[in-house]
Amino acid sequence: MSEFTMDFGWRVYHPNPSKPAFVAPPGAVDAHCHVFGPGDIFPYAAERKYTPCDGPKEKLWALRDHLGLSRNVIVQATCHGADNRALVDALQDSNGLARGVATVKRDISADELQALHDAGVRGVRFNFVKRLVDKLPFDSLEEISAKIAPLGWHVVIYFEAPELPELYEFFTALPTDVVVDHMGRPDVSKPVDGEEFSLFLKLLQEKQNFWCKVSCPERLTQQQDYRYDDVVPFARKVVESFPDRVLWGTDWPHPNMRSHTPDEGLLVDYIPRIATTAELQQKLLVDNPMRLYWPEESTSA
Ligand code: 0GY
Repeated sequence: MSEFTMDFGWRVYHPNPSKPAFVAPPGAVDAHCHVFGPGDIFPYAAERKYTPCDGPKEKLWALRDHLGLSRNVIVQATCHGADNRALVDALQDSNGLARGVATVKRDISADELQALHDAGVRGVRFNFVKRLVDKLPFDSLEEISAKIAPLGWHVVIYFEAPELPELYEFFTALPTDVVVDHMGRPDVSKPVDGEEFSLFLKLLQEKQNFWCKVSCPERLTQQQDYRYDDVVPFARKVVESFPDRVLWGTDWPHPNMRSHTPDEGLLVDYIPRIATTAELQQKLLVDNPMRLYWPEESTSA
């Protein structure tokens, strides 16, 4: 029996997601998902801002197979802080079919980084979303990014659109590839060509080392029918403008969703609406994530 009780009102992931109509190309990667606990084996961090339901690796592998996907990139969630044991356990159980993005502290040693690398970690996550983490000092993030650069790792950044102007300079000075979660969380009630999203597109345009996850329409939508129509133009714009630097993921088990419980089958069926040709789908789901996370197996240049 776990000592952890999920937060009141927490939405457990969908018990029975639909089978998508869209058939992903062979080798497709879910490049943004998490494992949570289980808390009785991998305790949630003392400094966490939420206590989730458990989201164990076995459920993630079953979802991958159900959706017709082949691989996962597991991103360390804030509820586990900088304790990457649940992540490492999942990576080691994956038969090489999962890679990871960890959270580390500035004093991490070269040996500890190498152990994470050996387990399949290929990046670190810097989270700037205020409801999820206490503010992180820039100098510690700079120290971490300098430490991981020699390993060929990248930095994943999570922020909300209103924060971009003040973070822009820090982001563009990062010495590695940089992957932005959920398109920098735009307000999709604003125009695609408005000031806010244009700044994000400028970042991708100017900085060739920046990549973008066109994930989480379920978080970004402001429409109550949860068809995600209002998010499509934003994601499509990014996919069509930067086809070689986009990634997609389910975000299972969907931390902190309040509006609805996403059906991952419908999230897969969203893909052909934002990547409208077989060529774009192949890049988004296979070629790009393989280049970033499995370069030794990648066949695209
Ligand atoms: C996401 C989004 C969220 C949470 C986390 O690390 C996390 O706790 O990423 C969120 O609450 O928006 O990417 O899974």
